[in-house]
Amino acid sequence: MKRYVEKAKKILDKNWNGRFTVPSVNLYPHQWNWDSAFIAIGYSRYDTDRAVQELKSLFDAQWENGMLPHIVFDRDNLGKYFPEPDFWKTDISKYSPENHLTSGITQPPIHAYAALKIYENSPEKGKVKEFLKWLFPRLVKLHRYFYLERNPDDNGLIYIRHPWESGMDNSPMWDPVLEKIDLSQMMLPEFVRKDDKIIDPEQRPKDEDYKRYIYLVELFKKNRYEERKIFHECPFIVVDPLFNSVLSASNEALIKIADILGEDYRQIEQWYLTTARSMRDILYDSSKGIFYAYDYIEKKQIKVETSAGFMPLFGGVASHSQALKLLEYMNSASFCEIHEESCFAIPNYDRTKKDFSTKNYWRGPVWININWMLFQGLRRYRFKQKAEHLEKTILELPVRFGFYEYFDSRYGTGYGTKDFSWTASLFIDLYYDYIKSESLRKNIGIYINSVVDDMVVNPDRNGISIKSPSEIFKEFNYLTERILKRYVKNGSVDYRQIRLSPEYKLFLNIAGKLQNLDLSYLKREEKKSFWVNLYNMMVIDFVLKMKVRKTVKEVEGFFTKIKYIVDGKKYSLSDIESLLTDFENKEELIISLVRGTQSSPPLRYIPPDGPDRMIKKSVRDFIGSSEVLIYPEEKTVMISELFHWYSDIFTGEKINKILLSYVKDERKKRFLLENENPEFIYLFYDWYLNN
Ligand code: 2M8
Repeated sequence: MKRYVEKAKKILDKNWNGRFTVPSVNLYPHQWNWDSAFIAIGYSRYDTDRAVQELKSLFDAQWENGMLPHIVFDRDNLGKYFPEPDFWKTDISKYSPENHLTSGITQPPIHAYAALKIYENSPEKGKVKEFLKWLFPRLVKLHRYFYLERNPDDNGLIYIRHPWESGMDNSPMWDPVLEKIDLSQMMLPEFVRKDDKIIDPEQRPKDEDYKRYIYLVELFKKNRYEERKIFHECPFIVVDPLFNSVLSASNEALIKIADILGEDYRQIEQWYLTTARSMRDILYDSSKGIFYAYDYIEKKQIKVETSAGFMPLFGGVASHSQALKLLEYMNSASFCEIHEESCFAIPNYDRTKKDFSTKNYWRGPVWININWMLFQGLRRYRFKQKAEHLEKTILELPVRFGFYEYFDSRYGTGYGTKDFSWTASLFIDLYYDYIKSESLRKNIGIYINSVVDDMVVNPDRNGISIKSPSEIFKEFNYLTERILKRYVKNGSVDYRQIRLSPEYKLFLNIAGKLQNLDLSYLKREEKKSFWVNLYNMMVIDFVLKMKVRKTVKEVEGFFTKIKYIVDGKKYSLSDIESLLTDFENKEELIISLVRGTQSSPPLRYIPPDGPDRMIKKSVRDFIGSSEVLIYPEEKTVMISELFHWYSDIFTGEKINKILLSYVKDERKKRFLLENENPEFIYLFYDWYLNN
């Protein structure tokens, strides 16, 4: 990984021109608005000065009315891109800056969010604070521009007036609106595209799209970039869920920045609340479980499903129930299920649609910045499993296929331009994030609580049981299933709610009855489910009884000294682990146990009639998570430390065999087949509580 981080930094060095970083030297040789913010986030991890400079040079070109242009042109590099200043002619606007050449539109305002990240990630807080003092009024001016000039109904829904403003230029979301612009009636100036000479046209927008893009720019020029005039004439006035979510995330960050600087933030809070409320009310569709864009002229939602519709997770805008629906739709065949075959991360458009494309720009491929924002959103809503899956893919794609602009959602092939800046910078960001959590993981072994040997915690309060074994077993299963179904969501355990629940009280009672459960009564399959369920429930019970706060490691002897009496014998968690090794599929059973940690697979109930299906599901989740990383192109397999603890069970060949039966990606399979005993690198186990 470290080698790739070095590679990523070299790409940024190559794209850095002393004042800012271009997205790509050949295709985009100027400064782009939201690219620079993503790039600054990457720099913030290792070079504060560059991060600060990146935003400074962008905001130096801010317009008088507050608008932050989507391109700041590099005078020394003109002639390589279309359209450039000769075409935009922004000097006809009374607001454009005198000393800078810029375009006349904007892009998603992720800058306050990036500025806060610079502050949080930098060790030089004093220096960054000085920079924030400079930036804060400029950020407020930018947000105020949106709320004054682009907010016609005063409900906080900010419109965009050009597809380029969305950042997702030729997204299918814009088709229904753009189709209304009848090209046969237009008198367009002559223009020559440059992008399709550099990149295979199959991967770029069509000429018809470009004609409409140019038509809109002509309209802006005609109106001298006056917002009110444009608003009345422009056929493309849409509310984009991505743009508004990003603005919300930035409003939130701006409040925090104001707080750091001791500035007043009541106005910003108001902005945040109105936008969030209107998005929930006007953009959300509950039957589909997604946020739609909104055609302001037609006054209706644009019913096209793209990744932009999940972005309210990033902005923290979605209500809890909306967020659950978003997750459900996002994690379906439409946008790639977690363990689906031939599917990488979250593609930009619903894959089941007829016009979905794996190759064409914003019409289906996977984009790192989008997935990075969705990862942050999923983490924020504590959708751990999906979040981790995305994180893993974002790290995986550039390593396996190169630092490309976008990636094929089926095969991972890189498309667009190579050595793309935000792919590099966001990779760096995630890597540092991972390292940080890794060092936290390493330092987590401090015991707060110690336990006496053989501490039995399932007393049978009513003395000898009058219940038959079948009754005890049935009741144990019933309560286990209920507790896990009710209080575990997406792998996160709500320990507090369990502690307060009536089910837990009943469970404690039945746990006492286990002392007299005649195990010989259980069939082999039933025993298997019983021991796995019991293990998982004992972990929950121990966490609650021992008042674990952050990690089971706070309790010395958590796995060895605390015990349940079952059928007259004492069992610790490790005793149960050892007895599971008697079962034929012991490897799967050991993997599927939930040790109350972040590195465990999601907690689920294992039914007594056919337990293997659920056990396999847990193993699939584990192997699909960031606990197992296979990079065939690098001949590297990184696996959880868990395999190392049980090295007598998990020999190299065994691991290989298990991985082979669960991994779906063809290249990974081939690699495992050709290398029966590859060298494994062990990943740190995350001991943090799975709460
Ligand atoms: C793409 O857009 C530009 C126009 O702004 C283009 O196609 O020429 C988009 O991917 C946009 O989101 C991005 O900011 C820009 C530079 O990377 O390229």
